[in-house]
Amino acid sequence: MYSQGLIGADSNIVEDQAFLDAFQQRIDAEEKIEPNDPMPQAYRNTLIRMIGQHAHSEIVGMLPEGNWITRAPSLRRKVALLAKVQDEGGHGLYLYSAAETLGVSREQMTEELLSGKAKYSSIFNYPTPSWADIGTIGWLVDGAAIMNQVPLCRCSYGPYARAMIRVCKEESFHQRQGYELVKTLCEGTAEQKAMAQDSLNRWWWPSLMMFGPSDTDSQHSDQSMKWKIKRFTNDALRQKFVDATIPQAELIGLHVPDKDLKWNENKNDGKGGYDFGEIDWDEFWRVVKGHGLMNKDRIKARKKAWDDGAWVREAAQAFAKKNVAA
Ligand code: BYC
Repeated sequence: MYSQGLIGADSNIVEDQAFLDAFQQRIDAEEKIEPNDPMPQAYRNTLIRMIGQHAHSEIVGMLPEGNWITRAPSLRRKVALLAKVQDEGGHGLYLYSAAETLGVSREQMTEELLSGKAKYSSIFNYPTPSWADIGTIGWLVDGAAIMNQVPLCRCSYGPYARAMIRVCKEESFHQRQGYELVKTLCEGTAEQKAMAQDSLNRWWWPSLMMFGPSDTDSQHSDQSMKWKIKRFTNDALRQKFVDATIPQAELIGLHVPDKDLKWNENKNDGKGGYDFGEIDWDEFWRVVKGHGLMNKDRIKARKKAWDDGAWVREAAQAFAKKNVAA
C-alpha cells in the first residue's frame, strides 16, 4: 500500500531523446532502476505486465499442487508439499508488492487476471491426475522456473531483482524435492515407475512452452533485453533447460517423449547440446488464450477466493478509516 505514494513520481517527464538516451546509459552501466527514479512509461508498463503475470502464475500455481495436499502418501511428503505450496503463495505476495512499487494496485492486477486481460503461465492449465505429477511439477516446472528466474536476479529493476533472489533459493528446494520424489517412484515397483513415465510424457512439452514463444515470434524480447529486464532470449533459456534436464531423466531411467531428441556436438559454440523436436505452438497459443484443459477452473477458483476475501478487505479499510478519524 505504501507504494501508492509513488504513483506519478515521474509524471512530469518529457520523454525526449536526451531523456531516453540518459536512461539507456544507466541501464548499460548496470545501475539498478529504483521506484522513485524517472523511467520511460514503456519500461514501467513492461515491468507491470511481466511482474503481474509472474505474480499471478505463482498464485494460480498453488492450485494444481494444492489439489494433492490431503492425499500425500506420507507425513514427510505432506509436510514438503505444504511448505512448497506456501512458498509459492509467498512468491506471489513479494511479486505483487514489487509491481505495486510501479504504481499499480493489487486490486487492479487481480481484476485484470479475472477478466482475462492479464496472463499467467500456460503450465498451470494442465491437470494433476496422479501423485507422480507432484514430483514432475517440482522437477520440471520449478526447474524451468529456476532457469528463467536466476537471470532475473540481475534484472535492471531493483525491487524485481531483489525479490527474485529469495524466490530462486526456494525454487531450488522445490526442484530437488520434486526430482527426489520422481526418483523414488522410479526405484519402486514397475507400476510406480510407469506412473512417473506417464507423468513425464504429459508434462515435458508444456514445460518447454513455459519459456514462451520462439525468438522469431516473441514480441517483447528485443526491447526487454535492451533494457536488461531479460538477460537471455526465450529460446536460449529453453535450450539450457533441455541440456540440463535430459541427463537427469537418463539417470533415473525415464525417457523424454521426443523422437527428434539428439545430441549435437556442434551446438552451444562447440560445447554440445541437444537438438529437440518442434513445439506444438497451436496448443501453446490455445492454452494461453484461455482454452486449455483447466483455464476455466483456475479462474473460477481465483474468483471465488477473491470474492470470499471481500469482507477481509472491507474490514481492513474500515479499521484504517477509524484509526485516521481517531
Ligand atoms: N504462458 O514476447 P513474449 C513458476 C505471453 S511461475 C502464458 O516472449 P515476454 C511457478 C507473454 O506474456 C512461472 N503466456 O513475452 C509457480 C506475451 O503476452 P502479452 C512464471 C505467455 O514477456 C508455482 C506473449 O505471450 N514465470 O515458476 O518477453 C509453482 C508474447 O511473449 C507464456 C514468469 O512469469 C506462457 N508460458 O516473455 C511452480 C517469469 N509465454 O503479455 C513454479 C517472468 C509468453 O504481450 N516472465 N507468454 O499479452 C518472463 O520471463 C517472461 O514474461 C516470459 C515471456 C518468458 C514468460
